[in-house]
Amino acid sequence: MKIGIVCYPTFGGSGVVATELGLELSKRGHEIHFITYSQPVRLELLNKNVHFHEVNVPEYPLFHYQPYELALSSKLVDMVKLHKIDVLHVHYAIPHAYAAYMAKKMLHEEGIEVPIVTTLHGTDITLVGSHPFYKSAVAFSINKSDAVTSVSQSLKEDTLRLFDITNKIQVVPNFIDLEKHINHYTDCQRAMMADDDEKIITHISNFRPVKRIQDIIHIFNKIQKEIPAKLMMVGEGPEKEPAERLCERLGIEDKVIFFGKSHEIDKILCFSDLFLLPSETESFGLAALEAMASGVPIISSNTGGIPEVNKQGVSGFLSNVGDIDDMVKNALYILKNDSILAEFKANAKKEAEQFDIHKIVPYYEAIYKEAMINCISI
Ligand code: GMT
Repeated sequence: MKIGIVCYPTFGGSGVVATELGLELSKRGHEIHFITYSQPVRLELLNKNVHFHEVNVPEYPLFHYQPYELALSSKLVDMVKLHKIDVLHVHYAIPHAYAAYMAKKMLHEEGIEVPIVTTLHGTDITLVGSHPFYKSAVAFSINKSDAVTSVSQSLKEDTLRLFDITNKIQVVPNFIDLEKHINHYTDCQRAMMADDDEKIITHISNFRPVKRIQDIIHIFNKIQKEIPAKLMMVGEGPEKEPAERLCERLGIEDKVIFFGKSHEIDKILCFSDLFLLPSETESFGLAALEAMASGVPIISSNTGGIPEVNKQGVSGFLSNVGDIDDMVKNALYILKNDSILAEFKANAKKEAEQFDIHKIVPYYEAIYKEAMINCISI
């Protein structure tokens, strides 16, 4: 199949999922066309099956906001025609599903039918999409897609609760390429980060308020009072600076390393003992799955789709949002005893296996085929 993939090219989970999906589909013989405003960060290798088409939005002084959706839908029309794309898979409803619908309608006028598969990722539904400013357009584009998938059962339920949905939503969970998380390092260079007796705790995100970054600092502060530990904070976003200031106020700035955006996630996870994800809401928690695949247990909140990934008492523990003391208690239970830690590490790795990319990607292939057969004509 020739598959057009539309996504955000940044470090966010939806872009990572879209990129990894495209790369795996290309290995399975499909021709993949990424159509977005810059080359996706995890897309390193372009080859005969993997292409990247940049959407340009020229600056024009009349526009207060540059019309990205318009440029994207025009580009989709051009690329579908030029490369004979069979199906468009758009990740994150806003504005991708809407732009794809416009492209589909324009192509229809020229006698070309292209099905749209929309994957809902989380904040496009729970935080941004359900805002009254966007709600009607998001519901419309979900209902007009030829197939709709959500990354967890919880997100499907949120979508049905928040919008008037007449379309079927299929749950296709996020996935992981386990081979990329096999520990290839003979030496993770752990010694560069911490002393032998220190446990390493890690958090990776886009540092948005939804991640409850301050909770992470408070949890770590309480842990390091009980056992020697270091905290690795990976990513960029608006909550990073306030977190750095909080570390200073608590006097733990020498125990917390802020990496910023990193291309060495696997290296960081390789020397991590525990991963913290106390988010307010999380449709899936791809970062937690990546940690689990690297054998890192999870201390998380029990919100949204996280319980579908992190299994209570097996791959880690889950607590109510904001229950810092419970998260500290659970973290110490895992970290204080080396044999318990080893058991949770092994369990985390084992649990991650059910999200093996090779098990999940065939679901998308089946969805594309079905969408092509049933392509709604408008
Ligand atoms: O908020 C983020 O973490 C970014 C966002 C995205 O779209 O990039 O993540 C969402 O999609 C990820 C991939 O499906 C999920 O793993 C995250 O749980 C989800 N984030 C939220 O629901 C807050």
